[in-house]
Amino acid sequence: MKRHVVSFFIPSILILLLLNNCQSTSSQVMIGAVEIDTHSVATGLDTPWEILWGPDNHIWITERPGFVSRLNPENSKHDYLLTIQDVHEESESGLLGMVLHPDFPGTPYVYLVYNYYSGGIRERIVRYRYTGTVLVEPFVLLEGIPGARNHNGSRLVIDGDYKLYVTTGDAGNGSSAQDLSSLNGKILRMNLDGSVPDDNPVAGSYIWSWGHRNPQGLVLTSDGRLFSSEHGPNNDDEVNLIEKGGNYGWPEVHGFCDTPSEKAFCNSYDMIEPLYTWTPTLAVAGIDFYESDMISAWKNSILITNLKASELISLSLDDGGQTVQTVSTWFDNWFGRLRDLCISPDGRVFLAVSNRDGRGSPDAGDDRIVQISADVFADNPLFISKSQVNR
Ligand SMILES: [Ca+2]
Ligand SMILES: [Ca+2]
Repeated sequence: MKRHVVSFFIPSILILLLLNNCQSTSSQVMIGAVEIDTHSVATGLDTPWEILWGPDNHIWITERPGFVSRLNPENSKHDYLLTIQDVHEESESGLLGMVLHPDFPGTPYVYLVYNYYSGGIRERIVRYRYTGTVLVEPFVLLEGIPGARNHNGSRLVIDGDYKLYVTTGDAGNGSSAQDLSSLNGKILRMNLDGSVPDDNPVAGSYIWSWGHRNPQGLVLTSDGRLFSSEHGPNNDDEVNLIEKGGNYGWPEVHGFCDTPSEKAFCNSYDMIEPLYTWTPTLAVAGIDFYESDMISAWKNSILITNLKASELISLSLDDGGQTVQTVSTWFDNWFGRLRDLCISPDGRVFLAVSNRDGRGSPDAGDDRIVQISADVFADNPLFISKSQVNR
């Protein structure tokens, strides 16, 4: 058992953080006079990229080298279901996003997006069938999307109309994001058989929105709002509210329309500004929307993991749900790089730690999935910094 002393100042009387243990790895952290348990529900992973809570009450996990697995967070039983042989893992590319069919397990389909090599790095969206023990019968929905070592997007969500949304990066070619003949720098929308929906904004095209650089976070709220996070260059990481046919500016506009050339572009084109930006960048990755009552400080907030700054961010929204009110930072460098998160129906939050992705400094046991349980924050939020937003 490891003990750390954390020296930052916490402006609350009592802070109780319980990271419930399901494995032998645990550590206790002193915050002022308060001892805190930290635990992991899975350890020894290799760059977990997508973690999602399934209706089977298991956490479904992709790892970038090509592994898909299923974890019971209550006892840490962890079963590997599939290794995709032709995954091309290089720098940021590899097996990335995953989503389950909305009627899972009645309709036992699992959708994956990964990079492969065919005359260059490409990206493919594929459906598998879950047998109860393994994933079989790969069916390609879309392939040949240009990829790159970096900027491959690749979050997936499915909405209530059975439409699949896929983020793509600009694959290092910024101008592709404004090019409506390119699938790069976009959020795509398709039917679950891979066909183009007839109500997409660009007729005959998968494109739903454009002007994206490298969106690696995507979440659909229970009332149908679609939010994305997006990596900026050295400036202007963004969170956006995604609208049908929206142009989000890249590479002409970074963040808000606030320089002379950006204002000229924004006056000429219908351009949607972000909800919030960060300069310098934090490397914002997986996002989720917190609607539970369990951790009151996070209610109605977008939760955002980030890699470079190694924090969890919460953006609390106003009652209309479209304007950021408060931005708070949590767990600054507690665990290292954070790639993704998922939320259980009872409100526990699980964080995917990504210190083995080539840019981190892994400890023994990394990469991991950490559980932030119940009453942890109920009355005494553990935060690092907070700012009110006045825009
Ligand atoms: Ca933008
Ligand atoms: Ca700007």
